[in-house]
Amino acid sequence: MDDLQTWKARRRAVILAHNYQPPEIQDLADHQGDSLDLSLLAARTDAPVIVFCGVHFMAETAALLAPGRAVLLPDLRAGCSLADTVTAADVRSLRAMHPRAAVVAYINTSAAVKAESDVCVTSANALRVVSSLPEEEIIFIPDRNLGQYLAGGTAKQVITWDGNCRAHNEVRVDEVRTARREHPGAFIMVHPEVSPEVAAQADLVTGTGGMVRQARQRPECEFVVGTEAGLVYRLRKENPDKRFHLLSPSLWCPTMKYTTPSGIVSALRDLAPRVEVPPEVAGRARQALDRMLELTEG
Ligand code: CIZ
Repeated sequence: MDDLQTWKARRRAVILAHNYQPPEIQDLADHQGDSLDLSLLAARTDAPVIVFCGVHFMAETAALLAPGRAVLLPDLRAGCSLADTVTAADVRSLRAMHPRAAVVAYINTSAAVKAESDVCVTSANALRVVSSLPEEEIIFIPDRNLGQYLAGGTAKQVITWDGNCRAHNEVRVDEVRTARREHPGAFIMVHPEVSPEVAAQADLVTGTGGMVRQARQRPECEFVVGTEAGLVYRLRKENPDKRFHLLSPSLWCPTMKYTTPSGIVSALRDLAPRVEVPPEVAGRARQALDRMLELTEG
């Protein structure tokens, strides 16, 4: 009875796994993807129970986009140190300091922070969303490196916050140089959460969805991957004829690894831990997500 498939069928559940999840979780999930893919899937599915294998803000996002469904996060310790760097009160202070600026929140933020923001973005659509906003001044929270990357791609003034993802921020320039020396001919792609100095040494800066497409479509047979280690497993599995190297051992997110198969079974059995967003926050947070979806449609 503790069998995962039995409980999944009994609950009519769908299992979503972020690209940074451990291999065994990726293998058992119904769908894998980045925050945007998974948020859209959460909105489209009619499954009454969604098991979100990822971190807390992602489950909150699914709960916002799929109201009425039970969104389960198998281990509540799965937080995001980047999302934790900014609070709703911080956003209100930033607005008071820059009243003409639009507040653009990376999807790696709590629902309470999204509720104080004008629009959300993911690493995949940040440039497109920022370019389509009428405001010339942008407050971008919370990842400073992604904010600097955006500032380089737009003529708008981008005010950044001092948050970062520990795993991405710790990648060093000398690791890129070593990778080039050890894997000549490999295509080096890095996530925009790495430092601008590291990004400048790479062949391409893109989110995990972009990396999945590049690995499939590019002619190179060898890639150096500058994002969380979980994605390397997916890339190897989907492209067995190509080689993938993780750029740095620092690219490992401890909280993404809290999900276990037995944790998923318990969550399905107990219908807990369930992630819910209070109604007074949900309406405004949902508006910021809907605006992102409107600006990126088509
Ligand atoms: O947007 C996401 O899912 C994250 C956190 C990274 C990425 O690039 O997919």
